[in-house]
Amino acid sequence: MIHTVYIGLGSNVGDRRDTLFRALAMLDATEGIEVVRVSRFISTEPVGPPQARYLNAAAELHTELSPQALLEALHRIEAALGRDRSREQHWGPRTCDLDIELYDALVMEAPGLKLPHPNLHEREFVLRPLAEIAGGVVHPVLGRTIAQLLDELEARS
Ligand code: PH2
Ligand code: MG
Ligand code: MG
Repeated sequence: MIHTVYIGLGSNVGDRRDTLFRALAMLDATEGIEVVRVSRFISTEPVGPPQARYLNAAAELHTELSPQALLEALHRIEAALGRDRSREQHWGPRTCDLDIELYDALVMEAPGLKLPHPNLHEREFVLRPLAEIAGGVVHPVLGRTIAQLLDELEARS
């Protein structure tokens, strides 16, 4: 069974562009994961404590992996790109952050993995790149498309 998944990518430490390209190449090279579409890379204002600007992007994956197995693959890639989770601050700087935003229309809550991603609809740095490649996809809990969620967020700010 092939699942359609949207991930968010972010980096604000080191060569951000190179990190995102390497993460995408490593994802596509992973058994059971195919990268099918990638948004543009956008430079975004950091959310959280003062830190460098981020480069953010979104990608559509086709995968045979379960949500948990996919999450483990993302964590392995983050670690291979130099991320050390034990040394970092909540909402602080990251070499590479790969988040599962949507996994088909699945709604689930397990320790360490909530789907859809709980902050998805509140983060412009997630919605803007996602809207480029998945504007018509419906959020399975909120019942509105990614394009609508971005419009609503912009209207509030
Ligand atoms: N990620 C964070 C904290 N703050 N800000 C932006 N603009 N983009 C991010 O990806 C981001 C952030 C922690 O993962
Ligand atoms: Mg994140
Ligand atoms: Mg993350």
